[in-house]
Amino acid sequence: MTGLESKRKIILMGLDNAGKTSIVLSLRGDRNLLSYCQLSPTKDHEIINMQFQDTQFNIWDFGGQRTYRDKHLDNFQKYFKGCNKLIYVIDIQDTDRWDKAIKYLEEVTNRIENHKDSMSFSIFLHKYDPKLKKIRPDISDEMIEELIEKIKVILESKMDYRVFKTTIYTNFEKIPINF
Ligand SMILES: Nc1nc2c(ncn2[C@@H]2O[C@H](COP(=O)(O)OP(=O)(O)O)[C@@H](O)[C@H]2O)c(=O)[nH]1
Ligand SMILES: [Mg+2]
Repeated sequence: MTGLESKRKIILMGLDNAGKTSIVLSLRGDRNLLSYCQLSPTKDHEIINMQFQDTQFNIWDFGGQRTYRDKHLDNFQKYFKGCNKLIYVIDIQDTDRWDKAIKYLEEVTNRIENHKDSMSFSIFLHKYDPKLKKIRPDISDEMIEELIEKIKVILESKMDYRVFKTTIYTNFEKIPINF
């Protein structure tokens, strides 16, 4: 590594099965769809290093199962040291667990307030697949608006953040939602 290269630490959080590891594989350019189907839940956390142009990315993929979630919340200050960006992933198709995802987001947000000046915060409404409306007609625009409203209530006035619709189908897509 030369002195010209910079480093960025990115942390991915969210419930188990939200799609965090798939997003990392996607960013890494993994095109083998089978590898996405055979993912087993991430244990504790994994650090993935990726080089992009002059920047070295250290992506911390945090396992989302209950035991790990508690551990990560307890050790927050340690994990967040030097973090440039937090990405919180919500599975838009897992409507039954939206409330749980929101609750965990709130717990995470309460702890990152100390770090808010040094890092950016993105929320991915993930699995927003191109044919979502067709395959999941039960997920109405109103429901999604309500979900975004809940995110707003938690985050507004606490820190800057952005919300994106993302999917690993087609190329990894990230569409900002403006409100
Ligand atoms: N429909 C759909 N499924 C996805 C997408 N991203 C990931 N998945 C699936 O969601 C499941 C959980 O993904 P994984 O990356 O292991 O989630 P993690 O526990 O948050 O790391 C896997 O079966 C993936 O194939 C997406 O954009 N759309
Ligand atoms: Mg994982």
